[in-house]
Amino acid sequence: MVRAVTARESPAISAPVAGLLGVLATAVAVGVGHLLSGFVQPDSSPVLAVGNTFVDLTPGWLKDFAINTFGRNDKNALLTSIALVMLLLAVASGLLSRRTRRPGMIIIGLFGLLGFGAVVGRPDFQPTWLLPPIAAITVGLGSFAWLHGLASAAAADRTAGTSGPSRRAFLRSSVAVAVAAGGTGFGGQLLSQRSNATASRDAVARMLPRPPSPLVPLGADFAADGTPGYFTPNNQFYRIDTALTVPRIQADKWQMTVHGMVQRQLTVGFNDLLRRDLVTRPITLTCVSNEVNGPLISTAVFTGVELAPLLREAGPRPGADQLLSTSVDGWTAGTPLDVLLEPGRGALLAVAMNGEPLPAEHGYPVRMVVPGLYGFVSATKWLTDLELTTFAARRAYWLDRGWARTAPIKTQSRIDRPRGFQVVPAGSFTAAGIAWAQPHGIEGVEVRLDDGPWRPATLSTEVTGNTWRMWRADLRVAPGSHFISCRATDRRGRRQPDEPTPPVPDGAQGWPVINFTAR
Ligand SMILES: Nc1nc2c(c(=O)[nH]1)N[C@H]1C(S)=C(S)[C@@H](COP(=O)(O)O)O[C@H]1N2
Ligand SMILES: [Mo]
Repeated sequence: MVRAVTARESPAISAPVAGLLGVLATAVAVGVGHLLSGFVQPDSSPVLAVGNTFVDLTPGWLKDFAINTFGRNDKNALLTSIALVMLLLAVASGLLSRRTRRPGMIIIGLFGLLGFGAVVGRPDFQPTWLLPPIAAITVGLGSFAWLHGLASAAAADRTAGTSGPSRRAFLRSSVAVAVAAGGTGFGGQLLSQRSNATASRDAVARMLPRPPSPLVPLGADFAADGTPGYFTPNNQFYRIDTALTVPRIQADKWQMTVHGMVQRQLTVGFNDLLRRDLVTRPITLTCVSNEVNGPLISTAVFTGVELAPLLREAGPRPGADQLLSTSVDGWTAGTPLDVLLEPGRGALLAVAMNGEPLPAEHGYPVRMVVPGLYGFVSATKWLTDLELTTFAARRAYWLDRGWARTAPIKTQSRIDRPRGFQVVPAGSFTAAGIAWAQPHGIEGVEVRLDDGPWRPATLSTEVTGNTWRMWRADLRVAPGSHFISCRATDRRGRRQPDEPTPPVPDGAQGWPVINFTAR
């Protein structure tokens, strides 16, 4: 018998069933979108596109808050929030549709359009990316309508006292949709991880000249006393960027254009880069968001091509004062051109880090690194475009979010041992830490226990002004609570100031202080 269920006469679907069907329809829509994006490109996943758009629209203060609160988990925190909002909307789409399916269809449709809009709005959008959001909307609406029909029929039968077959039909279909949601979501995850980028990175490893293995220069760190090692292993190197999903680029498809205020426009591929002279240079990268005593600083030996000669080949036209570098995901940095062309500055288009091709998280296949400048004005990862322009004409990503235009790294130091509120044995104790003032280098570090006199610390072997330098100091501590501070002086003779300044707009400064107890 064919049953015509009209809105008016149909009995309401029970609340739990309604909520469940909203969640199932949303889940299978997200899963299908994710699976197809695995074939097309990870960034075409509607959910991830919404997340990425959200990151770009977030005001600077909120982003700083997220970085400081969630640290390296800021991206997971965002993805979890998105998942929670989606879950709420999914439940609501079901609950509002207990009698007629229209409200749920509208919510799911609007949500789908949001994902669609976010995908279309990505800076690196390509037409094939339309596939995942369109499929997600179609599957979401289709499965909602289908499950809603079955649930309504079951509700009607229950009121009529003839429940049974229709209820089982709904249950069977729900299980099928749940399995489809899980399967497609999981499949999408596998696909995006398997991505071709891994194979490409292996190929690049074979193309690189055997880079000198990054041997730690003798005496360059006091790791035994609690400082970091002189070189930071790639998997421990701090990571800061706005990319919710790491861009996956294949080196053989990579191209970069140097254009704008130039005599001749240049286009270089990855092989063109490798044909130029490769240089290897230890550099300490520092993030402007780093708080006093913060962790956002690491050192690697970078291998790459000198940037200055490439810029001179293009021939900057008079008046150009900014190099605007753009990453494949649309992020931009604005670097003062005079700094890049300074003799001896040594800015690189880096292709390798600690003897390996750049890890995907750190900009594979090509990134910029400029000794002495904070990352947000210089260290563009997943580089794809260099435009010579003026600061007046083009504004880089963080400039409109409250950060400074010029951002030379400030002379700073950090205490690594003791850690805050650590309890140490009374008697002799060795404090240790790091100091940095790229590109000038560190001349001295002084340490003070409680209100005592400032005493010079012992410094590690100086490798280059472009990297951090470690310090250590032997102290005698009586039982009780203490505080210790330190201050660095750079090779220009400038001492790091006492007054604390926040990271915004151009980097934190101030003497670090650590409270600890001796027992
Ligand atoms: N494409 C891209 N490059 C970027 C960023 C970004 O958000 N996107 N962040 C910059 C910032 S703020 C810093 S401090 C450095 C950090 O580089 P790392 O993640 O390799 O340590 O990358 C810079 N390059
Ligand atoms: Mo940064």
